[in-house]
Formats: sequence, structure tokens, C-alpha cells
Amino acid sequence: MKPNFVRTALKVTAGRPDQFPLDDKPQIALAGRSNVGKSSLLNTLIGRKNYARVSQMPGKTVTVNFYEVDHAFYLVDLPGYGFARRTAAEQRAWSALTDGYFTAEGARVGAVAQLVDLKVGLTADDRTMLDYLTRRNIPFFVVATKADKPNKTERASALERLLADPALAEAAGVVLFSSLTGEGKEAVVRLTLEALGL
Ligand SMILES: Nc1nc2c(ncn2[C@@H]2O[C@H](COP(=O)(O)OP(=O)(O)O)[C@@H](O)[C@H]2O)c(=O)[nH]1
Ligand SMILES: [Mg+2]
Repeated sequence: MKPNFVRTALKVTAGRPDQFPLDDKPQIALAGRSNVGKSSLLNTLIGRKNYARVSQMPGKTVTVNFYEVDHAFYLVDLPGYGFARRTAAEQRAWSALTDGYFTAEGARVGAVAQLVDLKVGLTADDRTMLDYLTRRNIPFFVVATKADKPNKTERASALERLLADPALAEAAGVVLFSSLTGEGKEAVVRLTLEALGL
């Protein structure tokens, strides 16, 4: 039986790498800049309005949140990047925690869902992240968020730009997604389970 995303519970909120769970369940991490729509994606996937808090203060929380889905795998909410108003200390905390997630002894990341804002396109930080994933051979797919925002013409050209970008050469897929309309939800579920071999 496929894991049921409705059966999801927040298991661990880690502010330090030594707090990451060490069991063998596969993990898929959600990466993206602050405000790109990570919490909204999570809420859409698990079919709840506000389980992962849709942030009032984007980027302020520097924690890695481990959501266990149906006792089968972890959906891991990484802290967002590119938050301009972060202090130097907050920025250091972000780097240590994110780098720790990918490199800590016993790191268990199986795949990454990389979120990018469809209308905004790839930011410099997105490119750094995609380059990091590619260099480390971490399987990833791309979720282009807020697909309800651009009009039809803009959608088509934004998607075309993404698909043609060499930064996405290794992506296992590109999904247009909207937490407002639910567009792309099934595709994200499918790519997640495929990436984890579930
Ligand atoms: N129009 C639109 N707005 C969205 C969508 N997803 C998120 N947002 C809005 O973008 C803002 C940031 O969303 P959030 O999920 O907290 O982003 P996070 O910082 O990446 O977790 C919020 O105001 C959301 O309501 C979407 O699919 N469509
Ligand atoms: Mg969030």
C-alpha cells in the first residue's frame, strides 16, 4: 500500500544536527527560499489547512522540521534561504543546520523537492542550491510554486525558461504547483514516492 499523506505527524523540530532523527526511514527534503511556498505545499500534501504554519515572519525560524508520513518516510522542511533581514548569527545558524542536514554523519537524505517560484524564476540562491544537489548527486525534482499567479502566456514562457535551464539538467521532473488550486499535487506525490522507491 502506498503511504497515506493524510497520516502525517510532526516528529522532530531540530535546531541542531544532533537532534535529527537517526532511524532508517527514507527522507525527502523540501528546499527553497523563504516565502516560496514550502509550508503551503506541505499543508496541501497532507490535506490540512495549517499544520505546517504558513509563516507570518518568513525565514525567522531556523529549524529543520521532520514530518513522518504514515510511518513510512520523512518529509523534511528545511529552513528557507535568501531571507534578507536575517542577522549574521541567524545566517550562520542557517548554514550550519542546512549543511549539517546534508553532510552530518549518517545523513539520510534520499531526495530533494526543490521549490522555485514560477513567476520569479531561478534566483542566485536557487542556483547555488541546485548546483549543490547536482554536485552531490542528490536526486531532486523541481516544484514551480504559485502557478496560479501568472497568466496563461506567462505560465508557458516561465515553464519553458525553467525547462531549458541547464541548472535543471539532472531534475527528475518539473511540476507546476499551486496550493491555492491544488494543481500539481498528485504529480508531487508521485515524484516523491518514486524518488524514495516507495
Ligand atoms: N497565490 C499563491 N500564493 C501562495 C501559494 N503558496 C503559498 N502562497 C503564499 O506565499 C506566502 C508564503 O507561503 P509559505 O507557505 O509560508 O512559504 P514558506 O516560507 O516557503 O514556507 C504566503 O502568504 C502564502 O499564502 C500559491 O500556490 N499561490
Ligand atoms: Mg514555511
